[in-house]
Amino acid sequence: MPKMQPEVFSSPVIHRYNGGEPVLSKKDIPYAADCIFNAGVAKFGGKYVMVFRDDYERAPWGGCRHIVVGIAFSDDGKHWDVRKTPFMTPETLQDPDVLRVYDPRLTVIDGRCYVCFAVDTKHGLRGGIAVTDDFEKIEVLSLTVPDNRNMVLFPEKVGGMYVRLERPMPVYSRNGKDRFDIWLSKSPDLRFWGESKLVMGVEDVPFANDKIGPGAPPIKTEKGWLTLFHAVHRDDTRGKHGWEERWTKCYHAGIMLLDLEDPSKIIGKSDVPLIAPETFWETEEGMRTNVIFPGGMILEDSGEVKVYYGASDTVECLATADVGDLLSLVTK
Ligand code: BMA
Repeated sequence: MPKMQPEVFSSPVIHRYNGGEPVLSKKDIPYAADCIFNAGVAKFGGKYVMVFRDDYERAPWGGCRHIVVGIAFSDDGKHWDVRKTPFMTPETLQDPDVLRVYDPRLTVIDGRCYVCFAVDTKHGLRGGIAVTDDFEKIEVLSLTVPDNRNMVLFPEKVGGMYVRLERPMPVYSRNGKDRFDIWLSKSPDLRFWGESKLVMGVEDVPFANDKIGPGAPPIKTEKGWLTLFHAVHRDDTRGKHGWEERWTKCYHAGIMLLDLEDPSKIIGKSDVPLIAPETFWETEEGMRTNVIFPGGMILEDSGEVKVYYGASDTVECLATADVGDLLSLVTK
């Protein structure tokens, strides 16, 4: 039986932009939108680019009936212009098995922009990788077999191979429960993936008792790959948290450091959350409250790190921290 969690707080190195007010929410979207969240963000072609999840048409059970992925551009990473039409829809995949596309992450590798995304199909959850040069045309390079999602790409090859973190969802072999871990796979061409290795088990994260998964694509520092993940704590005594009938999970952002040459090796991690739900948008109002879902991390020349995260599956927020402070959390 999942245990009650003692109260947890965000790290003092984290500064919420604009007091935790969203950087993007439904009021900014020029088409149907109810919840705007779980965005991927990158710097590309002199702009900040954000691809975000848009759930729309609220249903009686508390969730939304449809999802598309939208796109927005910004000069400062804070104020966003949203394109008039969505960037990805289920039709983008041209596969009648596909039901929904969501939770996109962006990584720029050698001047091309790659999108990782989750795909719900009639036959399970898949993880996709696509590439675009102009955010108009998009070419799908690979899709996993079910069930796998939360994939993120490293921004360069390591040892001559492309690398991704991912989160398969073994249920049958883990007593039918959510006990999901973070894995790493390699590829020569972003299409064929293998040499898979376990990076971190859910049992290695003191503030998770349910599942963990990759967050934002890793950023390179002198000390290692700085990497965010989400960590889920389930407490069945939690009642209704959000619009849905029941929501007993709490999502935090965690942080770890992976070895530069062998990124399957953790060389440091924080045993407490980097971001825990605290503000109004993170705890009070939304589809599923108490959810912090990091999907974008940008290292600026100044040493500032921007962390973009979905809050309560309802809005997109931004927090900043100094890269040295983040490294001090994972290197003791
Ligand atoms: C996960 C995904 C995310 C979502 C999170 C919290 O399983 O569906 O898109 O943010 O749950 O609801």
